[in-house]
Amino acid sequence: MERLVVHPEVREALAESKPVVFLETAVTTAGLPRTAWAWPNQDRITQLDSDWQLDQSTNLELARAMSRCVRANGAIPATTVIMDGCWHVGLEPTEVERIATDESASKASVSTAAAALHTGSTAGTTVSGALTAASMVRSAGLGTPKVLATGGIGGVHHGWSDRPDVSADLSVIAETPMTVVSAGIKSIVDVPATGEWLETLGVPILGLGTHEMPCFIAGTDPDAPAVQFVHHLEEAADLVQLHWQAVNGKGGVLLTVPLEAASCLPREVVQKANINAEQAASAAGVTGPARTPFLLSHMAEATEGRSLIANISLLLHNAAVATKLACRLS
Ligand code: PSU
Ligand code: MN
Repeated sequence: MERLVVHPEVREALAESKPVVFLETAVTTAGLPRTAWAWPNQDRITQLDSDWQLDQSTNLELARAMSRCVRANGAIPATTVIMDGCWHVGLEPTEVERIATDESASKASVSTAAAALHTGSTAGTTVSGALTAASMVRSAGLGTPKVLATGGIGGVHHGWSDRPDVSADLSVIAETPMTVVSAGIKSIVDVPATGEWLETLGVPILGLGTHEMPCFIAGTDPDAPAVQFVHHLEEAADLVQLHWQAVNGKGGVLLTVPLEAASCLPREVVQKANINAEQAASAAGVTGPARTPFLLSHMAEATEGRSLIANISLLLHNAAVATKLACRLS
């Protein structure tokens, strides 16, 4: 397929059924600040990743740290992005730098990918975009992608009864035979409604050491539908395989991993910041794909960077868990 560029290292690993972890890049191009760390507690960041360069932009360091984390745990990172009119799976360090520093870079979901390909612009892949890239790799006969790591998946935004702003992440997870490893559903959306929606779509939701749905930086949500408790990754891998047998290898599984309690932000703080952020978004007329990045950056300001520390922490933790799962599934 001429619009699909797969890095030789990823190609080789997939061909030999070695563990590969797919990574989305919307978090790099739209989810995190393009500025160096400008908040208190910078030592927390270097505790999470000792190679993190604080004078470099946060989004670039996160992209680098995710890849390092996957490699350190024994898999090959398959970072996905759209640039120069092609899907790219697996990037050179200079390409990672390029997507993180390109001011015009946007994000692409499955529904906006074609437009980004057409204009030749650079777009970070959302979860739905990255899963689409993985499906193209499978269709091209290059191997079987099994695991994707992200921070928190998109979902059903608040106010859905007036206007159903629902992330394409949900339907694409439902139709792609991969396991998405996340800290659950982003706390900026309606978490219980998103849990219900995933159940309707037939997506099993596993909780690593939890019965309650993890919700990103805000711990777990007791009001959301309960998730399937798994004690450890071996059990998660068993359930994933059993699901794929049952549905004849068709649908996706969501493995949720709660952020450790000490790093979570209090629910009231997150809820209050969310309400303010949504009001600011309506006042500024921010809707559609711009809504998630707007809410995340508002949250970072409102919490003086504490939401970012939690976000980076869960992203790296999820990358490590995803890698261990990929090793079990390969
Ligand atoms: N996780 C993060 N930060 C992010 C995202 C996830 O910690 O920015 C991205 C993911 O790529 C996810 C996307 O797929 O946000 C959801 O965007 P939307 O609601 O517009 O579909
Ligand atoms: Mn949307």
